[in-house]
Amino acid sequence: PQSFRRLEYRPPVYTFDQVELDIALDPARTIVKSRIEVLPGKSFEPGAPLVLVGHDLEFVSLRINGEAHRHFELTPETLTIHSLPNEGKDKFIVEIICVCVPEKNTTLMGLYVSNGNFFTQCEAEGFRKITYFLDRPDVMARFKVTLRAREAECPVLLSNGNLINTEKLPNGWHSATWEDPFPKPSYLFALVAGKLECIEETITTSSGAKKLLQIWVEPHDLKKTRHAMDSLIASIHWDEKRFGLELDLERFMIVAVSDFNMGAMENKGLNIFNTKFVLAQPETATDADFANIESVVAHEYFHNWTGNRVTCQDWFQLSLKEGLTVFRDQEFSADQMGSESGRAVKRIEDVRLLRQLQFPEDAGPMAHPIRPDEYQEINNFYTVTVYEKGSEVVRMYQTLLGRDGFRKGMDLYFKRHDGQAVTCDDFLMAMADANGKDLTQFKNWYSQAGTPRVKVQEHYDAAKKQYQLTLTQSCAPSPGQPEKKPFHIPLKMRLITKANDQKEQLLELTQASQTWTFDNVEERPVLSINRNFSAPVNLDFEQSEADLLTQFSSDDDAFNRWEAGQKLAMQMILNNRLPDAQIIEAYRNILLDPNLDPAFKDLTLTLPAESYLYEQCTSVDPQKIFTARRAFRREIAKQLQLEWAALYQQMQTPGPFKSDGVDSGKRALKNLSLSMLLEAAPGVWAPMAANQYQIADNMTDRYAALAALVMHGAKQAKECLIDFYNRFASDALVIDKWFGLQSSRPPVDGLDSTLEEVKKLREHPAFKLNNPNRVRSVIHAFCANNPASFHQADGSGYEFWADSVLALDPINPQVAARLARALDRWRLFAQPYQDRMKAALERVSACQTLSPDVREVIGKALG
Ligand code: BAL
Ligand code: ZN
Repeated sequence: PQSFRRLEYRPPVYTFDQVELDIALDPARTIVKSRIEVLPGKSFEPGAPLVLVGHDLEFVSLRINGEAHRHFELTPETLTIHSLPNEGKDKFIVEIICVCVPEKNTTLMGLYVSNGNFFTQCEAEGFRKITYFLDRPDVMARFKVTLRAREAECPVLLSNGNLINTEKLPNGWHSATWEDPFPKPSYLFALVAGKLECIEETITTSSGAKKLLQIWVEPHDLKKTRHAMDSLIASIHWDEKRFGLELDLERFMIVAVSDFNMGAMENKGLNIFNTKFVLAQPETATDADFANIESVVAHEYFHNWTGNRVTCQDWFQLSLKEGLTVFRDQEFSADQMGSESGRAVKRIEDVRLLRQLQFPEDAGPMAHPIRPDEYQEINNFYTVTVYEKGSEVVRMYQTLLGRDGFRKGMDLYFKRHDGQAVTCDDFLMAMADANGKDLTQFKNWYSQAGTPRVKVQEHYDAAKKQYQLTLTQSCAPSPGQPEKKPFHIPLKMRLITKANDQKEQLLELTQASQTWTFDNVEERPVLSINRNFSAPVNLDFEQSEADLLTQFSSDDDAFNRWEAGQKLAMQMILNNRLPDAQIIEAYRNILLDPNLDPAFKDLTLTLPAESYLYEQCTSVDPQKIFTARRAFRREIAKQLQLEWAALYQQMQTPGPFKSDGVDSGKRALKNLSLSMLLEAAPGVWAPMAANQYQIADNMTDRYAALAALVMHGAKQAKECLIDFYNRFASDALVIDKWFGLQSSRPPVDGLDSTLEEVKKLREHPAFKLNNPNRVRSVIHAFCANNPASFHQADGSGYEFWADSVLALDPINPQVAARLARALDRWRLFAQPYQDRMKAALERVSACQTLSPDVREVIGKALG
């Protein structure tokens, strides 16, 4: 397979100025005419041919400076144009006509049809499926786009920028012309056409300018757009306040589509979203949905500056925009929580996700630095490493430089690079120069994969009243990187003493090993380190249970307080122990503490995920871990049954539904209580869950009750599942929940029929292999979110996985490749799992027609 390497980057030979597109939309035969002003690029040499890329296109004609041009070669991937006027030294005009077939495009890259409407997805390399182009992010052009379509079928025609003209045309056709004043790379191009309606708002931004905001959806979904609009308005104001960044277009549009590979896409002025991240009302969306919509709307909006105004030189720099924009959306969502404890809750949620998904990636066959050096298929590098670890790296700048220093770095970044396509080094230099700080060593975060491990050794000298802390860092080898250089690791720490006389400090660990000495420490302290998860590392810190319990009951850093509880639980589960009286008492104190946020209590009583537990082992027996974790949970459920029952009553949220941090936290704790009650005594509490299911006025409560019944094998589950389907049969996003819940049901009391159920669900009339959300709700939910049912000793789960990857790949390689990642960590597993996973991987690998996407994932897993 072909590999692309970061160090082989060459600036473009030619570049584009003005681009005009004229697109006549027809599902079976869309005609795309382009008129491109071409100029010499940074690598220009006289006489060089112009090499455009194109994929799955029917070529029709080529003209240069108005004349038919015959000197060209076509391959399945390229159009190479020779004999350019004056050897290409002066501006010349290329005009191309080609045809694409949106209705046959199941990959959902380029131009495609969903529910009869047209949509595009061009990041990373989809534009080449629309027309021949320099489809690379360092070629930034000004676009003027005319869309034509039959008015009855496509009354709405949208593209980037400002609407400058509309016309009625013969034979029932009409057109709309859009002009985007900002130069942009082709990956930010978008068009949408079809039967859609919008809600709109006009707002005034910080400079006093009026802006039109629109959210476009299918007409029956209009009532579900308010939350997305509120989130957009909040994001616009937040970015002005926190970073001084204002919306630069007169009009900003969001469009929802139900067939979409990703969460959403930041096309300039015309964001296209998976419906899952736009549509919400209390009856159909959970609190988690509301929160996700808020953060994805913010994320895409924030890209307008971090991604669009300043974009990436090449795709190896993806984290330049993604890590930074995730950091920005995380900070936004934290601020929206409205309190310090709310911010901490958001931080804990983000770290949980990082450790559940990114730490395994960073220890597996697909491990890569946040700025990869090599890829076969760029679509495979939209990873939790590039996004979530990338965000942690950006957060570390803020930790090292302070909030004001970080802002200065951002200001300099925009001052230097607005309108440019740049690299991660440019970002680092802006941070360094704005603050006069040497960040040379910090670059190792961009070049080295793997989660660093920091060993903590303490020594307290009672006579000298002196405390010594030695930190030693290491990082395991990762693919292509046998040896690692030390990272620059910012570690927030504080010594916890009874006198409460020690301040929080920031330690900068830059060497392999460093020792710090603290004087005037009157008693042996308890160390609280990596507070608020200041660095994305694993701590190798042997703490006594007594110290952990101290931290769990009193650490003033909410993250580390939560972390101590997680560590206690993890150690006990991995040693196959049940919770002892002390930890039960500690849990009880947390649950009863009137000063703690309900959302924090919910997170504290939620056990570490199985995937995180796996990473602590050298040879994983998934069934043993599942059983030990479940037994531990059941014991907490039983020992605290009175508290759960009381909390269930206390956490009710009467009055109209609000999706804010306060009420959603209460619902989370109430529904955890319900689940714990069913865990303790399903027969006793199932009727209460069934009642909640029936009377709920919001999806959070209805779904939580249904999940509690299903997960604990209650007999009421069956009729509630039937009711749920019938109630919401016309709402695809809710039906996704119905599928997903059944696919992620773990074994109950040793009985496991989920794989059989999943196979039946795949035959269900509402199951569609070409809709990514539906596929994810059935197949990914089972293979990636239901470890105990997936990892069967007879390998039947892996057989199902292989069948599914092979079935999906010809339809949608991106979705198939995502699923293919489910066996990444096969080498970590004990027998017989390991051999059975390998056999399934080999079966997929033997398929001769795999897409490059799946080929890369499987090749790396087996390599
Ligand atoms: N740029 C792809 C979607 C996102 O990260 O916003
Ligand atoms: Zn993004």
